[in-house]
Amino acid sequence: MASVIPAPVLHLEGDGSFDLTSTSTVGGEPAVAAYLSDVLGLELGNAHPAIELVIGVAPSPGGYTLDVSATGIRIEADTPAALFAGAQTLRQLLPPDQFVGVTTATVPATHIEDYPRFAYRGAMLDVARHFFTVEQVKRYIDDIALLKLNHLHLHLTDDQGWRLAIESWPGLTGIGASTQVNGGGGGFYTQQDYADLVTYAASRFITIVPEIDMPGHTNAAISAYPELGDGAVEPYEGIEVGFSSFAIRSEHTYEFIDDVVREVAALTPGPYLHLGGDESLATTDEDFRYFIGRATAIAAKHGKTLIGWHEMGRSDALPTGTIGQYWSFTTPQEGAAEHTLSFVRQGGRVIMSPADVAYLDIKYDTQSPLGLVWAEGPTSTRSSYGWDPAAIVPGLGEAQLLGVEAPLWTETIVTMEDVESMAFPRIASVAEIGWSAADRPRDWSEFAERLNGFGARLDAAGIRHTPVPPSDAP
Ligand code: TNX
Repeated sequence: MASVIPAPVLHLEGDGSFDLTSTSTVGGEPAVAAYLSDVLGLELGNAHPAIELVIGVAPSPGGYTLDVSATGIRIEADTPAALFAGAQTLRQLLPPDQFVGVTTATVPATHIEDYPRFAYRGAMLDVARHFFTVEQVKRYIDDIALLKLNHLHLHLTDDQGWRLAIESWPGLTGIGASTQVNGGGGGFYTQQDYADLVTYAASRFITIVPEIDMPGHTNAAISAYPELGDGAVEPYEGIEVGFSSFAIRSEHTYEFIDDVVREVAALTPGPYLHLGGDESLATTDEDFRYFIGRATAIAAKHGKTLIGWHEMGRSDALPTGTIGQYWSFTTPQEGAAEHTLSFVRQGGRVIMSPADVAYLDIKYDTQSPLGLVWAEGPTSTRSSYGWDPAAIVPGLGEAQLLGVEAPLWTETIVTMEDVESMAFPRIASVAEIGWSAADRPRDWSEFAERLNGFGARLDAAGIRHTPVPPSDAP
């Protein structure tokens, strides 16, 4: 059986096969046809195409059917995004050496019916601790698209840097973007760069989720505008968390938030805007709750559904429907379950990112050259596969979950090779947990077999990944 990740809902093998060659054509729905013809190196053509992409019926909303028979390959879905998911499955049905360009490939006859478990399947990239260029982020977009992830959360601001130009507050990307962890030039996206990323992500059916973190994690903003905090501060190049806070009782702070959110919302066609709220250790509880009430009310006015890290649930004045992002462990730490359930009480749902299994910046093993260990680390690929999002917080089941997300914080991550080797293959575990059916048995050695096949395809595409150790081999 071919090794598809995430595992499809139904995958049957038929008799016979279909031969793709370099002269085969791709036709049908134009956006996905253009993508497939590009990545497979095949011509477009609508007269009896070898690969036909059809908008029609789906086995379930957001799903697709894929058939390979002696006469050709056909994917049918209810939306272009679902056809794109089917196109990723097709790529994985080809031999590994044909993953980035078809010369000749025998594809076994197959019938697949497939649809996602959760609507939100995300990755997060921290571009604040270390800056990543537009080209690097585009590459990561291509990488995560392989796994049917459909949201990229960009952590755009933190103590070490503010990475998105805000026209009404230009100093943010002056001194505020001048450095990063351990020094170096820092960097930022112009609004044009950001718009370019949004458009590129949309071509892979990925929604960008911008995060502007507050009231903590704000040293970079305060270095540019000292009145936003408690006076002048230097740019920060360390990796401590929890020392900065906006001035909570100053109206100026809320004028700033209004301006920033207005500009970010205008640049963001997607429905979500993430306002952070994590690790505000330099803000009293009373001030934190006052701040979250005010900041979220201002932000909601700009028409976005807000997302906050689970601590934001300490406030009971959230705009209706605000989404919580859980980042405690698979055994919730003190307060985390209660804060997370608060989002549900206020009409929202939850994205699960349990740090001890879903954080991509935690070391794989004690020998890993990169990464942190604070979240019960190391986290092996095997442990990244061994959890269920609906079995962590009592009271938070399938219906209360919007989805899952794998965050990559970049205190120790500098290059694209670093990004890929930390993400892959653990991000494949999170993608499968987010996509494949909840009642599908999760068996490590069966998954590890499929990872071998996926790893061969990553090799063909030049995407770095960390090998599964022999002790966990299938
Ligand atoms: C915790 S998780 C953070 C980040 C760090 C990360 C490192 C969360 C919401 N905040 O500020 O970068 O740990 O793993």
